[in-house]
Amino acid sequence: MTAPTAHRDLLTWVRQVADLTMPDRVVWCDGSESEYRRLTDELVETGTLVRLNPDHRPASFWARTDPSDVARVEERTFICSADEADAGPTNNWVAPDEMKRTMTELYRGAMRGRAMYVIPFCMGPLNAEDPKFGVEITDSAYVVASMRIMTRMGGAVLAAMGTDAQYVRALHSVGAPIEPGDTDVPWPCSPTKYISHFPESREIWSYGSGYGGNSLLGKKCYSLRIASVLARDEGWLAEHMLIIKVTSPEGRVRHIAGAFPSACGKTNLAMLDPALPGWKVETIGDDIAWMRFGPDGRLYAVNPEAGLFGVAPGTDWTTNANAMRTLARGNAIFTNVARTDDGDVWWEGMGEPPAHLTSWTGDSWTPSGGELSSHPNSRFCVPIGQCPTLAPEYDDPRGVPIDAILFGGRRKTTVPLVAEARDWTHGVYLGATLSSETTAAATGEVGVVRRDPMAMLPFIGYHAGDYLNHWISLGKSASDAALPKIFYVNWFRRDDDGGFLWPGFAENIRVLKWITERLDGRGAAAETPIGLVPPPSAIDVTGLSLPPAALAAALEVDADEWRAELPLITEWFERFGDKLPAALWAELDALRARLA
Ligand code: GTP
Ligand code: SPV
Ligand code: MN
Repeated sequence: MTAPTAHRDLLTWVRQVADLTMPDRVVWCDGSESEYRRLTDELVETGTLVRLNPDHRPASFWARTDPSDVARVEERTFICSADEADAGPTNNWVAPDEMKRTMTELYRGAMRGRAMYVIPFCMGPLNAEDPKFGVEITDSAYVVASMRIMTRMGGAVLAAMGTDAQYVRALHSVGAPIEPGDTDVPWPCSPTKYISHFPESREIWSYGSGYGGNSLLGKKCYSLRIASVLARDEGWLAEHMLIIKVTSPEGRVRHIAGAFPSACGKTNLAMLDPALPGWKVETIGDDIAWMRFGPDGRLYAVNPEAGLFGVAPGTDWTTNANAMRTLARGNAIFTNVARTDDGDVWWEGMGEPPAHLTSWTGDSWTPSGGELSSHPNSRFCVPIGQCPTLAPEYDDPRGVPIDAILFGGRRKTTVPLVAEARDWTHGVYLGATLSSETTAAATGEVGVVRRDPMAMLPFIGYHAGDYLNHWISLGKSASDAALPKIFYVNWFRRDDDGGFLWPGFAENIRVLKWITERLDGRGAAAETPIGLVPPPSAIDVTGLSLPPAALAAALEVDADEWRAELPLITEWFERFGDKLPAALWAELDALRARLA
């Protein structure tokens, strides 16, 4: 195939990678519908995808991964900065030349027997002032199909790149060459995995995994790890945040961004179907926000992605009807969920289970067996354009002005339903000390409380202390009135029996209502040691049957519980040494004094 570009650097790189990895052929992806159809047909042929029943799921597919390749691999993720100190205490580091030597040997011949796909893509609107290009080379057709959903990709991007546009080189191989005489397996991958980032040269090298966050390199690798480095250098923010537009019954519009760790509620809040009459929530992004200061000094957010890669379990008409509507329009790829006998999908949380399913492991499944039908990190991948609540501003390269930033995590105890920061620095402190129970989105133990600054722990592409400094200094360079107000939320606090104190989902609009009242200078709030917390009477519970004691418990700030956090936060801050902003130590000291 002749290359459909005259971009010299790109042509050279593609040739070098092909020489190294030795694929059967090189395919330049144009992003067309017919290409997508051809690739998904091939994937059905090889058994990677199973076509779902079009009566239930038009143009949709079911994929099952190798059982070892189900989540992000944080232990195998590396920030290969030239200087080890720049990776900081929270990232794995290997010297760039050493990593490149190791991975070059892994890549040698790795694509034998496979096609090598070249995917030109753009994160954010193509008509942005400074479009953020990337090119992913991959030997996985599943990755190509998923990238077509998740990014703006193909011929239009390649044309916009011209002959000399800068782009991020993103190389991916599943690391499973097909030897002559061998047949392929449905989910090729390698037990050896590397997800490596080279921040200085803005390159990504991924090897051994086909799972989303490890293989769709425009997402976490580019839009967070590499982009956070660009953002540090250029004075903006690349964040693990949802973006919504909230309109009150009076027609007042507010834009809110929210950072919650993986599998802690961003997609659900982004698609919220408000329980309070007259309120409207529109979706702009569910996972990543790029935020820059506009000419008016306000912070404007863009969603760089074009699709949703959402957690399936727990998604249902009662919890996230807009996700169900988005998926009902078809064009989705479901990975590691269960398949019903009539070719639909099912997962835990979707009402009563059918009498029989094929589970994510491919086994025959019945409800009595006691096993999960779907992997806890099973995912749906679907174009965001199909979301019925997509805001018209989604495609605007200028983004939307952010009025409030939410930080939140999954905490059974201690953290109240909502608290408002006193000011920007206090808000950065709340983000810096954010804690959450680990989830199945990454391999490793689930349910362990860890600090996850701004929900970015696995995604900061440089020293986390420098990252916190960047947040502090952005606040200094902006006027207080223009800065978003910062809030801390926790939908996941439990009662003594282990039940959620707060109903969550559609009811979260009641918390957003209080937040917008605070933005308007209204809404009651009590000073507490940890910030401004609404008295129960300030949360609108009209039409909600929630025992008053439960709301009070959800909002409670228990000084003993918070005193128990102090040594944990101190220990966390000590990891940053000299790099921890003095302003954050001062916030911790002030909290300690208020709790004494
Ligand atoms: P990533 O895509 O991994 O970054 O995750 P996310 O932050 O988008 O998480 P998502 O919205 O997919 O939610 C993850 C899980 O939390 C799902 O099982 C949801 O059903 C559940 N969840 C989301 N919001 C709420 C809530 O308000 N209350 C409760 N109890 N559970 C929730
Ligand atoms: C996350 O883990 O935060 C995700 C899914 O959004 S992944 O694309 O795998 O990173
Ligand atoms: Mn995420």
